[in-house]
Amino acid sequence: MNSPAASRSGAVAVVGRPNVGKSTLVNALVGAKISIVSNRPQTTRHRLLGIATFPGGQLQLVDTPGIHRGERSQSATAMHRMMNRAARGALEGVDAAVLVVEAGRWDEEDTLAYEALREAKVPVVLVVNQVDRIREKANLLPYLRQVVEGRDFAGVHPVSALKRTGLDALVAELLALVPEGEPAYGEDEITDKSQRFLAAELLREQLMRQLGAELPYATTVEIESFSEEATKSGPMMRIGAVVWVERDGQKAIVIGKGGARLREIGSKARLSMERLFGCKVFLETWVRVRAGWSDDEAALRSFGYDK
Ligand SMILES: Nc1nc2c(ncn2[C@@H]2O[C@H](COP(=O)(O)OP(=O)(O)O)[C@@H](O)[C@H]2O)c(=O)[nH]1
Ligand SMILES: [Mg+2]
Repeated sequence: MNSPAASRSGAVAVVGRPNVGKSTLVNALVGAKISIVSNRPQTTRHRLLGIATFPGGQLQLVDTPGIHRGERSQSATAMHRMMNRAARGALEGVDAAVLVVEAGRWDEEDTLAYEALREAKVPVVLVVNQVDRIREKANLLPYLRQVVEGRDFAGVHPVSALKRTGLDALVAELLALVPEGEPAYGEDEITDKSQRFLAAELLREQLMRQLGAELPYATTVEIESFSEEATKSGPMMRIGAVVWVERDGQKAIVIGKGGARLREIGSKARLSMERLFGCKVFLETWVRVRAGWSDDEAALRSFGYDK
């Protein structure tokens, strides 16, 4: 019998079409920015575990690149194939799944994600995110009725991942869906990824945010050196990073006039690294050209895209 005081622990996949707020939700539940966020689709390229520990138990949240339609097309690059593989792989061995949708919308790609979850045969909790953007709250009720009609959800939660509303009820429901057991990770652990990986991602987040149009998709980041040293004012991380682009013209854009763009990208990335790691960071960045990296599976593996 379940005793109410027993601790629970389980894995929950966070699934949905690109740009609905999956990573924002994972960060809100974990309480730290471990998964990068931008207003561009396909910001998340990797499968990442967000570990969220509560008085009642622990959720291991599997953040995924969105499941998108392009996967079957001939033109899908190696990068897209890897992203879809990561999204589907995320459903293996989870105890429950969260389907994230954008309040007021439900389209073909949401249906695609719902169907992928039904196939996985795990309980699905519907998270209707971004309710802060709905002006007329009265419109939410008919929408909720419509999206659950004929579909099988273990629960439905209107939330704002950004404003952190509705999350307590969501956490309570998810904890009830995962088995009893001791936490799989320590209370102070927040992700399965290394600091080195997180540093690369935080730099890539700034590339996603600060570069226009298609350019972010032609860039990736590699951490060349990573070390910690003691200084008079406490520990400091020394990080050397390479931004890879595909052509010389792209290199010039990333660097910007007199290096201004790269400086701005580096300084914002450094600040978010300092916030996440809780210490001073010295970040050096270089831009290098490697033609065709995004369609080269070997290159992607060397950049860590197989994990
Ligand atoms: N207004 C609002 N924006 C949100 C909310 N959640 C996410 N966003 C924004 O939606 C965009 C995509 O978020 P992200 O977490 O990267 O989506 P993902 O692709 O599903 O992981 C970002 O600009 C977020 O700031 C929310 O609850 N309210
Ligand atoms: Mg994401």
